[in-house]
Amino acid sequence: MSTAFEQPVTLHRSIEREATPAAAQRWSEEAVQALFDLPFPDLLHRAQTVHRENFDPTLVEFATLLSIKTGGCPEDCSYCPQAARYDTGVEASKLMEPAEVLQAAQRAKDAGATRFCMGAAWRAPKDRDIEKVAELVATVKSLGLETCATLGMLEDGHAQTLQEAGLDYYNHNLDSAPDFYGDIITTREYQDRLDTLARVRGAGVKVCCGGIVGMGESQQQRAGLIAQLANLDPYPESVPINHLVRVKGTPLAEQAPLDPFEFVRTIAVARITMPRARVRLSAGRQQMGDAVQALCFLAGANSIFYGDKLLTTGNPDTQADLDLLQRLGLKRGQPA
Ligand code: SAM
Ligand code: DTB
Ligand code: SF4
Repeated sequence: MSTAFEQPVTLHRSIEREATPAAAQRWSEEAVQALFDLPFPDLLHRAQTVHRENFDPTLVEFATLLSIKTGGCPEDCSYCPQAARYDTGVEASKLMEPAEVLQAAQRAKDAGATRFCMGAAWRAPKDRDIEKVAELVATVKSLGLETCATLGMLEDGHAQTLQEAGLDYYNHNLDSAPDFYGDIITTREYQDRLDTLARVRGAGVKVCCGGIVGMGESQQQRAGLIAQLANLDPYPESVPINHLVRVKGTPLAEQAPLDPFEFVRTIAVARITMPRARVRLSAGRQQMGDAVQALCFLAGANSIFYGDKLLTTGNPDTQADLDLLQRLGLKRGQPA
């Protein structure tokens, strides 16, 4: 069967897949870097071809976020407004009650979301936190929404409890390439993240895993992040590509802006290397402008966070998103 990979696209560097026994498909960092090196039209053509082979390119998934436990986090993630050690003005709150979460989920459903993602500013939840979140998951699931949670590092048994409560996806991002990670976070290791992802997989919960672009990483490090994601076996069902939201008070508040085409390239490379994944154009849309978002859809993004807020920062308002989709002839829907 011919694949998009074998299509006759002029390459300016040879792109080889590494052959590894048993692994479905391995991407060397060099092969991913070669995609980044393509002329923009070639890269977008390639990404759009893969996208069309796998999805209806007019469908965009709407996922809504809710911060169920905000702020006061002990970690030192340099980008994060919820880390207690940075003075960002985010007020810490306790875990929300089921009735409040139910209301928010119902509003999200009424507005057209199909996935509801609950985020908590924990390093790692305790057993009793997991029990409480399991109750929230069951509540949201009862509305017929797809459920997702992002709670930090999980221990043995946690993912199983969440799965039994009806959790469809667990979000845990690799965030950066391994060789940049230490510049961004020192309070836990890259391997900790991989361990949590393995536990999620092991419990039969689908994996939502991506990263952040625009933190001062090199293009090679963006390629390194995508190679890590694409080589997870299997690769994640859902891949959020976040653009750094520069938040006052965090160490990355003054980070120099990234060339927007580099962001689009990252989306395209994610699409090509993870053809069946939902690639989510995630944080940073409010600062991005409509034209760059349109390029991201062309590059293969088929999911967005929908709702006026991400976790603590802003997101385009829902009417602006509906208008944008309409102007582009795109439709809300779950890409099959
Ligand atoms: N505390 C949990 C954890 O870190 O796994 C879950 C919540 S945490 C806020 C989820 C993800 O949000 C992070 O992994 C990061 O990718 C993203 N994020 C946080 N702050 C961000 C920012 N300022 N810009 C872009 N993405 C951000
Ligand atoms: C993800 O990759 N991005 C979302 C979600 N997963 C949890 C979070 C973005 C957070 C942006 C900063 C904030 O609003 O606090
Ligand atoms: Fe805490 Fe998660 Fe923010 Fe890191 S990203 S500081 S773990 S809430």
